[in-house]
Amino acid sequence: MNSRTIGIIMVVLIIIIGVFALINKKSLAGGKEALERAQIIFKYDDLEFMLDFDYLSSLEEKEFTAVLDTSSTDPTRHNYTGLALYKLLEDLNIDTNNIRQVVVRGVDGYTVALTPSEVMDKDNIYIAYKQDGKPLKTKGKGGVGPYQVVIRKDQFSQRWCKFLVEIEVK
Ligand SMILES: Nc1nc2c(c(=O)[nH]1)N[C@H]1C(S)=C(S)[C@@H](COP(=O)(O)O)O[C@H]1N2
Ligand SMILES: [Mo]
Repeated sequence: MNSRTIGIIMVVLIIIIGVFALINKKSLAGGKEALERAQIIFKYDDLEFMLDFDYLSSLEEKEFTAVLDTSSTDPTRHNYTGLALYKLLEDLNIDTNNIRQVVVRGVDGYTVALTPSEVMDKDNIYIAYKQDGKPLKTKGKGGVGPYQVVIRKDQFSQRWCKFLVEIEVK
């Protein structure tokens, strides 16, 4: 391969990376604002609206324990405060018999798809806003909040979505 070919390949790669960075930035722009205002973007059918902390904390608050396992810590049991995801769907009058999945997304683009049966399990999936009695700190302050999806039955915490900013019901 001559240096001209290598040059062309490099330019093409840089353009591709640039385009992906731009797409990524755009899709997260609304997410950053939501995160800063402690809001969650909710999408259902053709509707899109914001859920704020006043609303979320007005729904049935639950305290529960779950075992958190991160890449830097051993598994440890914590107390969490938040609301069950199915309660939110109930309050929004979503007919859960007719959904295919619920997709949750963090401000960093991390995406987790939840099945209807997982969602309807009444003691599994929560939107947590406190850990051990303290509000979850935002990403900017080194935390995982202000909202984190906690899945009690996911023992490795892999699907616990940190910095939750979007819930989409499909
Ligand atoms: N928003 C978001 N949530 C996430 C992740 C992530 O990269 N972004 N990583 C997942 C993985 S793979 C693990 S193991 C747990 C803990 O990740 P940590 O060790 O990076 O804190 O968070 C999960 N939730
Ligand atoms: Mo992980």
